[in-house]
Amino acid sequence: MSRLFEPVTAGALHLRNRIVMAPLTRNRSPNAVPTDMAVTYYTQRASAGLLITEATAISHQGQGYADVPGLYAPEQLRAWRRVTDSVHAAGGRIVVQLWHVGRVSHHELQPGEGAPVAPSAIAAKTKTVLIRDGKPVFEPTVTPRALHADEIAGIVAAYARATRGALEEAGFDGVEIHGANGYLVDQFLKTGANQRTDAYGGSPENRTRFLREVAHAVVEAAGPGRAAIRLSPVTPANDIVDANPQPLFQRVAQIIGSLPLAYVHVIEGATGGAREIPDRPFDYEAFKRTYREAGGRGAWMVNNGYDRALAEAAVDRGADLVAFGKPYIANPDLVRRLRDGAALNTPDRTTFYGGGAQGYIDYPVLETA
Ligand code: 8OZ
Repeated sequence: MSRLFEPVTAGALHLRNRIVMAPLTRNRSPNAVPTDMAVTYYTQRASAGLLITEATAISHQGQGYADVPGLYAPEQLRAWRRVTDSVHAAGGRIVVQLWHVGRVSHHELQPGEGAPVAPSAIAAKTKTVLIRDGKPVFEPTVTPRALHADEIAGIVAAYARATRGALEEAGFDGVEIHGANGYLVDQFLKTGANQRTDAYGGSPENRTRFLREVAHAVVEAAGPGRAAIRLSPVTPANDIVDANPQPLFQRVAQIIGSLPLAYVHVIEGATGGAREIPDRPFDYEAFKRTYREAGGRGAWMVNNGYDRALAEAAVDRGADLVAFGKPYIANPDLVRRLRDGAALNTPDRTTFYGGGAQGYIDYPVLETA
């Protein structure tokens, strides 16, 4: 039997296999509150070694899409509690992904319909999802305003507050910082979105400062082995780019290597797309080596376009966990299907974002043998 299906430890988390449900935005939480359908959706997938929730806003300011869930109001935490209780009753483990979108937002989604915030006032050439008459519409994001240096501590505190709410009230097993895909943490890291001239911009040391502050605050709030981070060194998602990602991420590896994380989650290549990007080469092995040399003991989670064969090869080369995204939308029993070599259901793209039960909780599972 492949090691993919064997138990593994990630920090304080004891997982029954190495297969992870990747975070997947589904836009089905009106008023930022997960519904009863979310309880069903995550519980159907509880045989994964670990479920990572869809990206979840740490504050109203951190929201960038219609009908995504939050972690900043009591009714949101209570709704998540029903999800985690149900997943735990099914023997699963679940962490929540902590999200601040930064510039990837729209006036309509912001407190007081203000401008979204970002390291610098540079618009992303990307789109957000608004819901009109129950249907998703893709609208360009708007130009953000640059954060004042004295606003940053408040955002870091919001990450810590969301972490405490997630663990103490919502019942999650841990939290994952969304440091990927061109959202706020990634915007601070990369030259295409960060042109600050203060202590948060310029050198890699300065551009990693926000990540360092967020990661320290979240680890402190979560305790050892219950916080994690997702990174995407070279993804072009949401119009993000860095002039020189390898040295930048070597510094990131040192920072996170000094912290007692549960795992490090790496998107290889273009999120949801090509695993190799010709004009954006990156040495993931060097990144991992630097993390280990810095003392990092977290599990190493890889993601992007994996199937069973690629996943087994990755585990043989030293990956600890493999995250599956689109296959998990359509296959609640993905662990069993991979183990048995069964055919996979095909995900329906028209129901990815927004809508109801269709394409959400109605994908079939294999009959019991
Ligand atoms: C797809 C649609 C909306 C958001 C990400 C949170 O890319 C997302 C996302 C993906 O990380």
